[in-house]
Amino acid sequence: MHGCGKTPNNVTIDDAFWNSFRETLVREGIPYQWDALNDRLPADTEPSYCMRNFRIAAGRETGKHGGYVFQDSDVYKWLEGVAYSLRWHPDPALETVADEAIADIAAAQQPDGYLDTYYIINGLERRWTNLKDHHELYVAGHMIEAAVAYYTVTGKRQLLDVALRFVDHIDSVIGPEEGKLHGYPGHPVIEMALMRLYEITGDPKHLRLAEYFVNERGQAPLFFEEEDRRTGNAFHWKDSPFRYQYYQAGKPIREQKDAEGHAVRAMYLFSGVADVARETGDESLKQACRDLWKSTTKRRMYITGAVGSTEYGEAFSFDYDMPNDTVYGETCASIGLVFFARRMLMLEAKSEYADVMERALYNGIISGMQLNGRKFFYVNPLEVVPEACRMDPHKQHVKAERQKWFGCACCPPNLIRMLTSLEDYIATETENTTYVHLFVGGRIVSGGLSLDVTTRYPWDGNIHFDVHADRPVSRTIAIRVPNWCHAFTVRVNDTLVSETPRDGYIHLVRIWGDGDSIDFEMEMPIRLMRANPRIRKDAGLVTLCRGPLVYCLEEADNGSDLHLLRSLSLANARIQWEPQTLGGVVTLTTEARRESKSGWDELYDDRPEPAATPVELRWIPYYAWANRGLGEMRVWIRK
Ligand code: FUB
Ligand code: ZN
Repeated sequence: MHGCGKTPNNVTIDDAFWNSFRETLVREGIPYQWDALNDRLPADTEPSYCMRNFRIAAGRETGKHGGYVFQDSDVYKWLEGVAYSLRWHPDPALETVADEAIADIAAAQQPDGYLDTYYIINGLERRWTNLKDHHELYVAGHMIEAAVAYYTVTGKRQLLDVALRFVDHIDSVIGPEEGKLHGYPGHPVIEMALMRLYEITGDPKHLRLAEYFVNERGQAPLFFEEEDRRTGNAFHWKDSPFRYQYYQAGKPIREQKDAEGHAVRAMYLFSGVADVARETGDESLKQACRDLWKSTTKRRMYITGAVGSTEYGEAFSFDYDMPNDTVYGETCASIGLVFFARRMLMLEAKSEYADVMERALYNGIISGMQLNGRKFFYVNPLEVVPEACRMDPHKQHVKAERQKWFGCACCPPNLIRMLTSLEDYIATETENTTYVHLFVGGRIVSGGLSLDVTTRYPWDGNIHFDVHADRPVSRTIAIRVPNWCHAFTVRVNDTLVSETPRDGYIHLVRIWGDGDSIDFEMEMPIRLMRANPRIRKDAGLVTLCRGPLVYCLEEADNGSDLHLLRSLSLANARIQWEPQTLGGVVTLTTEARRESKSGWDELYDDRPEPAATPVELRWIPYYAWANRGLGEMRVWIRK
């Protein structure tokens, strides 16, 4: 099967739903995070130390390294996001700030190309002695991604040159040749970064290094075991069921059948593997990607697109294990899932990949950001009782409110780079076909056609395309029929056409001319959702979805003790556009019953089932929860 090709060069977004997120990011999120990276947030906020570390490493300031070994990566992710934002929101002042940050970074680079502030400040003699835990290659990966983005958007080479020198240094230290470390990163990301670098340099060295990291990982004798033996490094996962699989290194990638270990590491690795598989055409690697995709999305993914069921190791646990209240569901992991999905699309033109991309984007990713762009979730739970988050040691990782910043602040700048680059996920093109994967208003210029997309998605399912072309163009426009959609119509120039989806896309094969139009209209009823019976934690529970959105109940609308709600009925359900609520959302109102707790003093009793009185429930989109103060939240309730 062929893939969906590459992203068209020219996609722009003008979309009521996404504009508000993205404008909030450029107005609030990017400046706010820059303040965080420079420790200018209020004193009760977790410090970042990021830019200070670079200045100390450059000898421009004195002091100790602050934060984690991978602290530099927050700046790189921020810069990458800034670069994407400049594509659609030119801002000379912001570009100057970014240029100055890059100058500080460049000044810290060592004569041999090395650049990681942790080791520059703490002693270069220890560098490359802990590939397992110390993230030097992870930091390099994020630097490369930022450098490629900044160069591609602005044409400025300074960060790219820094990255190229760092890669040359890495290449001189790690690799299959005698005298080099036969290692790979404990935290993947450099694999996909090198593949992006290869795209712009065409330098086989960059492809070779990515391939080496993918193929060497998990091979016997295990590099990490030997490294520990040589250096005396601690092995934190020695007595854990994960062992080296925490690092995605328990076995070679082609033998790995399940998504295991640290979820972000897994998603980033699988994305890099898919990149290498596509570029090299290696069938066994492609098969590994399919197996890992299946494990991730058919047995280990939440309805919100969250992945990582356990806080222990921020990791995957086992099939169908989906606790709603102790879930990890790191924002970065869902972002990684979107990276993986997009790369699978490029391997195979199947809508299931875009379905997952959409699920994560509209639910478990944007839930990570406060609507004002200034607070963030690291963990994205599906059930919250604030008191439990405070008092239960097993729920300390679950926050009932988004946080201003984190000591480990991987998620906030990841959100920036994800949402500022949304253009790259909407469509792809092959020689003959333009694929539309996501329904986002704006313009897709592809294959001699310009498609102007108008829609109110996700609030309704009507997508209108105006076609513009200088001359008639023979081309296929392939439009995804989402897995949630059970009824749709397609009209070309107001004439109904009957198309059966193939691999989840309707294929409109025409000679297109200026002034043509397509109307793709999907019915978008409320859907009563049940979980696979194998998911123990959701047995007997239901929730609501509409279009791509998962809905939830909040205390603000429905009172406390949400666990007492049951007998959900769609009989008189209402769908309502509420422009003043949560930045403008469609709410759902349904009938249900609330069990009474009055008169119960005993903990346990053999009395008849408690009386339950009719109530109206007000549901809001899951992504928007926790924007109206502290309170309970639940996605699933009893049927
Ligand atoms: O280790 C770097 C990042 O910090 C990971 O991707 C996140 O899960 C967090 O642990
Ligand atoms: Zn994160």
